[in-house]
Amino acid sequence: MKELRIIGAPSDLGQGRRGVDMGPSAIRYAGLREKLHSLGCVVKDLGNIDVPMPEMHTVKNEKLKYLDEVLRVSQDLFQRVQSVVEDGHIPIILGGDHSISIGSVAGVASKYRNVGVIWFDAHGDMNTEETTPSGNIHGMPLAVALGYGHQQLLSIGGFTPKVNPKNVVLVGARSVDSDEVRLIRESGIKVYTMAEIDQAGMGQVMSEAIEIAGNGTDGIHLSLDLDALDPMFAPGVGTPVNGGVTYREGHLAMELLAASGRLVSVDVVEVNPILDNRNRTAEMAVELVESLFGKTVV
Ligand code: 5AB
Ligand code: MN
Ligand code: MN
Ligand code: MN
Repeated sequence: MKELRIIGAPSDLGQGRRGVDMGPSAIRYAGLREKLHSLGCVVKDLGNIDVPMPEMHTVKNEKLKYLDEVLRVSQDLFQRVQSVVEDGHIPIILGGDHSISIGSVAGVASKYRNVGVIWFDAHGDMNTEETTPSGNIHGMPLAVALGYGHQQLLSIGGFTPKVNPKNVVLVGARSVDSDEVRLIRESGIKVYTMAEIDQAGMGQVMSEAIEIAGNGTDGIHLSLDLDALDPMFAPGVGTPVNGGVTYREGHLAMELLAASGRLVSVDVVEVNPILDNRNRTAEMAVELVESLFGKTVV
């Protein structure tokens, strides 16, 4: 079995509310390394990357808040993730807000040039500086991975696009901005909304998602935004949306991904301990990662 490497990216530069920078601590506190170790995984924690504090910087562009700082974090994370995948290991990247995936996807795609992506999220994360309603870069990372957005964000890793839309799947969508819809359609990625999960069942949806992201690719990167889960199971997120993925649907999705054997890397993002209820969201995150790395009943 491949070895796992934990990398913390305690950034809250990509969104409006403080607290998500404490995500890596909360997830570690919930026992991530110990629990993966108990499953028989070899896992090393590489610590956190350095992230500037928003209080020490000013917003220069209202449509791309903290762009310079996000670029620095992205560049740093890109290099760390790249070195883990070059060593043949699987990085588990702990956010932080979802802007950190700009760096992590760049790092993974630098080795696995034909990587597929499963983006687990209530949102589209397909905004650009032209469409963003908030200026928050955490609403843009999937667009950046596909080659849409600010030139400097696209240039992280030295190549763009990072991924081919025919191998990209968004799962759990239920809050997409009207201007985002246009780019989603134009890009040609596959989207499974909550309604489709209700209708077809998570088992069917994930079988198709794994086929799209895994067939003929160099592996699958999972970007797990905890707000994909229903707020009942993951209350500690900055942008909760009702009607999300249930506890068992979440686990089934991870179990099917584990069984596929195609996973090469994973982001765990948007856990905000300040908004949480006794670290429940971090614990949910750890449980999901356990399922992702092979935890089964018997
Ligand atoms: B998350 C919104 N679309 O762009 C925007 O949590 C929300 O990484 C983005 O999925 C949510 O500001 C970003 C309104
Ligand atoms: Mn997201
Ligand atoms: Mn989200
Ligand atoms: Mn958020």
